[in-house]
Formats: sequence, C-alpha cells, structure tokens
Amino acid sequence: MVRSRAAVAWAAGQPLEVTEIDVEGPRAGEVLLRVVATGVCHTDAFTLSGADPEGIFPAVLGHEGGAVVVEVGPGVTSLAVGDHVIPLYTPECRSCRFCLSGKTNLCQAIRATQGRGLMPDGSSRFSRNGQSIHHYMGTSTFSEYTVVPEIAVAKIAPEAPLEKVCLLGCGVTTGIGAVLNTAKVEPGSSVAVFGLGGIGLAVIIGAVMAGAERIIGIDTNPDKFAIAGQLGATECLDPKAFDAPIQEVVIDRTDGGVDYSFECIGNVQVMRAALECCHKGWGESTIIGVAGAGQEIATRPFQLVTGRVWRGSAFGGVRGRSELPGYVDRFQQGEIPLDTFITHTMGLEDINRAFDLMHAGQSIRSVIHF
Ligand code: NAD
Ligand code: AHE
Ligand code: ZN
Repeated sequence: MVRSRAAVAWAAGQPLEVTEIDVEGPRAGEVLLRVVATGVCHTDAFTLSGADPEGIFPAVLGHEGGAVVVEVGPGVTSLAVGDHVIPLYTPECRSCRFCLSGKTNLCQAIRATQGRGLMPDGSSRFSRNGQSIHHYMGTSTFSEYTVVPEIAVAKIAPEAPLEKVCLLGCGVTTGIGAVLNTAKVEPGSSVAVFGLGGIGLAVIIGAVMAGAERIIGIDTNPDKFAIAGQLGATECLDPKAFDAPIQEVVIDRTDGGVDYSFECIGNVQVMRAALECCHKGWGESTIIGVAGAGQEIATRPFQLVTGRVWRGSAFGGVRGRSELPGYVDRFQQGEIPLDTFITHTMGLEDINRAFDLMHAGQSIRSVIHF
C-alpha cells in the first residue's frame, strides 16, 4: 500500500478534493505507476458534471497522463520498473474479438469492469480511511500513484518529456487519429472543424498532415482563432456572427459543402450542423465530441440518402500499445507541436483552477505536475 496525493471527485458537480489516499499495490497482470503529469480533458469535466451515464462517485478522474512504472504485478511481461509510459483508456489486449478483427481500436477485454470504475478483477485499488474510491476510464491519472492493467499501458521512449507527451494520452492523439484513421482525409480536401479546443486543434494538425487544402475552424469563442490559424486553419468562423445557420454559411463558402467535417464539442445540434455542411454525394462527418445522458442526434434521413456519411471516433482509432509510441516519436521529431496546446501548468493543489479555465474558455490544455 502506498500513500498518494490525489484529487478525488466525491460527488457530481462538486469541486475535486485534493487529499491523500491509499493505493494498493498491483495484482496479477497489473502495474503501479507514478504519474509525473496529467492533462485535463473536457471529458473529465463532462463526467464530473454528472452528465456521463457511466459517471460513478467517489472516483479519481484523469486519463491524459505521463507516468513511470514503479512496481509490476505477477505475470507482467511487457513492462519493467522504470519504463516511461502513457496509460491507455482504450487498452489493446491483442486477443479479444475486437482486437483480432483488425477493424477497430475498441478492445473490449476489460471494458465492462472499466465502465464500472473497477480493475479487471472487479475490485478497486483506491481508498481513503477504508472507504473504497472508484477508478475512472481505467487510468485515474489525477493521483500521483495509480494502478492499471498491463494491457492498458503504452511504453514510450524514455527521453520524451512526460509533462508534454501526457497530452498524447487523449486529446492530441484523438484529433490527429480521427483525421488519419477514421475519416482518412485525402490530399486537397476541404475540412470543417467544429470546436477549437484541444481536440479540434489536433484535428487541424491532422488535416495539415493529410494534405487538406482548406481547413475551416468554427468556434463560438473567437479567442481560439489565433492558435487555430497558427496550426493551419485557413479561415475561422464564429457562428454567432451570421444570421444564417452555420451549415448554410459553410455550404455557401465551399461550393456545396466540405469533403470532411469533425464535431469536437459534444453538442448534438452542432453534430447536425457538422453533418449537414458536408458535400452532397460524398461528404463525411466524424463525431468526436461526447454528449450527455439522454442526448440524441437527429437529421433528415435524406441527408444520408443523398450520400453524406456520419461516423464516430474514439481515441482517434489508435491502437495504443502498437501506435502511441510512434506518436511520441513524431512529437520528438518536431511533427506534433504539443507546446502550443499547453496554455497553463500548475500543481495538483490547483487542479480545480484547470476546470475553471476550461469552462471560461481561457485554456487549451492545463497540465498538472505532481
Ligand atoms: P474544450 O472545452 O477544450 O473545447 C471545446 C470547444 O468547443 C471550445 O473552444 C468551445 O468554445 C467550443 N464550443 C462550445 N460550444 C460551441 C458551439 N455551439 N459552436 C462552436 N464551438 C463551440 O474540449 P476538448 O477537450 O477539446 O473536448 C472536446 C470534446 O471532445 C468533448 O466533448 C470531449 O469530451 C470530447 N472528447 C472525445 C474523445 C473521443 O475519443 N471521442 C476524446 C477526447 C475528448
Ligand atoms: N461514458 C460515456 C461515453 C464517454 C466516451 O465516449 N468516451 C470516449 C473517450 S472520451 C476521452 O476524452 C470513448 O473512447 N469511448 C469509448 C468507450 O468505450 O468508452 C457514455 O456516454 O456512456
Ligand atoms: Zn479525453
């Protein structure tokens, strides 16, 4: 058992409490990690808000971490003490039907227990004063020490700065991967990106990598436009500045609609706009944003009958153990500008400020240093 500083979500809608918890050591097939740094993703705020149908409290949230292995449980063969790693909320067991299909990154080996805030054996490693605390997304990176299954760990280059590459644990990889793996954007394409937070900005990077010719950034907060332009958006639009619905504005400006669009907000009305701004006959829209319990998407079926395609993407379709180390290498080679995303850094004691900054639209990513 180790004592660990952690930010605990005791109840929906309440600030996190920074406190000390007890973390039990790794059982068979598990590893104990020391988290060096973690990003704060909108999904953490989504779950904390109470909108997540799978939200369970109390829990240690956080899923965008950079960490070092400090202990390995019995039977662990692919990791050793001292390895630098990124925990994976989408594991890769390489033996379930999903992994073997070759068609998806959505490994299901431990999805059921992960969704119930538990380790694969159905128990928790976290507690305070004997009260059990749930895990979150299989990662719980808002704790200095966390326990994760071996299959949910990507071993990365030890030279990579964990306080930066932690952002590859979710947001940046998700955006780039959604473009390259899910939508498979082709050179010369036109792309509309709805929502210019961490995910939308990473979509812009992916679109540039894919050779998109026109990249339209869309956000109700024009403060996001400067960074979007710096990363490769060719123009930015604020839907509030137009009388017409934003899908009509995009269609007018693109000779009938874009080839690809991405929803990076979690707003079901915007998801509709993102689909409907796609070009008749071939336009494809990818949903990345996560919407709250009870929310549903709608459009006229005619939109699909006439050739538009609606898709979704989780973790950018990336198989974490196999492919994430390559993203770290691409960062190291200067191809992924993670520094641009890090607008704030702070200690764990200030983690609630990271949520405030996100809600105020003032940050892209806050990185918490332990
Ligand atoms: P964020 O808060 O950093 O960014 C959201 C952006 O959307 C902000 O810039 C905000 O101003 C903008 N926005 C809000 N309402 C808008 C509207 N009506 N029209 C246009 N812009 C609007 O969030 P993020 O961390 O970038 O996450 C974005 C979404 O992606 C969230 O729903 C998150 O849960 C989800 N997400 C999904 C995955 C996945 O694997 N599918 C991974 C990470 C995050
Ligand atoms: N628990 C929610 C869904 C949340 C969700 O969609 N999570 C994304 C990752 S968001 C990362 O910031 C995901 O990968 N989902 C796939 C999965 O298996 O959870 C709900 O609606 O129940
Ligand atoms: Zn996330």
